[in-house]
Amino acid sequence: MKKLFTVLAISFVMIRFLSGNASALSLGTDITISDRNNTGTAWYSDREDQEVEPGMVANQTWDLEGFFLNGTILSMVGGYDFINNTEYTSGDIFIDINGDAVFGDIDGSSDGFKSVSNIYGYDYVIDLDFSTFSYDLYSIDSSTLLTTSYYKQNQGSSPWRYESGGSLLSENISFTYGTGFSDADTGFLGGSHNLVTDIDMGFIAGSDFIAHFTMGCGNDNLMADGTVPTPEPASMILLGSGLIGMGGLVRRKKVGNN
Ligand SMILES: [Ca+2]
Ligand SMILES: [Ca+2]
Ligand SMILES: [Ca+2]
Ligand SMILES: [Ca+2]
Repeated sequence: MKKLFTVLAISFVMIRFLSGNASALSLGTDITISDRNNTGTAWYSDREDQEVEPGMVANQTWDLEGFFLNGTILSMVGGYDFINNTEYTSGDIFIDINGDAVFGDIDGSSDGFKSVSNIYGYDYVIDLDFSTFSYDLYSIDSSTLLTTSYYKQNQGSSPWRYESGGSLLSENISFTYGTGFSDADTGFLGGSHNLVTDIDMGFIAGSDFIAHFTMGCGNDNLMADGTVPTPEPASMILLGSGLIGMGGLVRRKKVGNN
């Protein structure tokens, strides 16, 4: 009996330890999808963690790892240092809500940061400012000006940044930045991870969306596909029908026993 208790106690400790590691950060659902640009091997394969775009610098410093959605809150994780990498700085987050986002293996004619109209199908941009940890939200259309990523072979990673035009919907919204997270905290590989979180997607409640982010060089392209939940009415109706169902079950059981 004492032996059994000891075995149970050890099992309990092990389970707590494993789950404690796995859920260190509660970011919700990993909604990362393929960036559709890969050559099938190692760092250039069809995954997002430990992956960059074909031919690019392959290490954790340039690795974008995942988008997460928790209710309406969007988060982004990377080995890439979103605020201290001065060589090629962070871009903005682009959102498509009608399934025509253009991404993948697209070649350009020459290197350079180019000003282009929005040929990528995106409908909104979350214009991030990493000096104030705040963002402005714009709805954008095909006449809005955006800036491409730098390298011609990385045009599948474009666009990089919002430039001008579109309609300002709201401004100076705060987001949260975190750094120094471990593999156990994030579930990703590479040793050290950075986090952008508290981006509120409530402005497209009920919509499916594609999200996109890259850094200036386009070294890594990060894409996601998620659905922003609609809050109150739907969940209230579900809760109500569940209670009604349980009531019916209890009544039927009573009838059967008689
Ligand atoms: Ca990684
Ligand atoms: Ca990556
Ligand atoms: Ca679109
Ligand atoms: Ca990628």
